[in-house]
Amino acid sequence: MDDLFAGSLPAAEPLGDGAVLLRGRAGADAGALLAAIEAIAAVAPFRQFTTPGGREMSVAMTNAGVAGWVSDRAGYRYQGEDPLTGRPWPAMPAPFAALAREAAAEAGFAGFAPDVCLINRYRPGTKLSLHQDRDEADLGHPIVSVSLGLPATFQFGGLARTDPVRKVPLVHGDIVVWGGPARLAYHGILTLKAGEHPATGPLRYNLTFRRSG
Ligand code: MD3
Ligand code: FE
Repeated sequence: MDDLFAGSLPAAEPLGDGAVLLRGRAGADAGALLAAIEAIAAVAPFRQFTTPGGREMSVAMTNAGVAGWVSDRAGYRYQGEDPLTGRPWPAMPAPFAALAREAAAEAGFAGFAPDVCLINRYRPGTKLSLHQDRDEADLGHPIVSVSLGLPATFQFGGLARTDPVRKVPLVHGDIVVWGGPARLAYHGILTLKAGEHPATGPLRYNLTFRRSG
């Protein structure tokens, strides 16, 4: 058996309507995912984008796939070239897409075919403020997120910014699938606490698999 979970998938834990936590689901693939992140970052380095309002984001980002999520004074968007290099983003590794597709199916979203992977890198002290993900052309597709390295506290709210938020710890290997009514939920990551993880040292990575168009 080459898949740790082939005989016994981890329990799918509903976080809310359309949001499903697959605790530890990427654990067996973590080494391969981290090696792929390193290869992607060698071509498309991690960088901190500027928001349309002119603030530098604390989280560093890069992308793989047919397009990448970018931000600057002109706005948020997906674009085919890396603005740092002027070159296409590195291809999304096929095993990345396969893992995201399988996780989506386990969460009830069969047929998900991501074309973009946004990779976020957190150091202690960095955070991602409450936001919605709505730059994708068809919000009918889910988003699959994979957490690696240091733990974080995820905030999961409602469809209005002022709705109450739930706090959910996300740890190394966790996958969460967001679709249906959860797709436009406000969410964020609280300021990362200092720590060392055996796989990543003082870092947390989050990969989000998306269908951009
Ligand atoms: C709920 N990333 O990249 S992952 C993002 O941990 C982002 O880096 C966070 O929010 C991170 O946009 C959170 C969980 C997540 C990702 C996308 C979502 C939750 C979501 C999209 C819609 C609703
Ligand atoms: Fe998000």
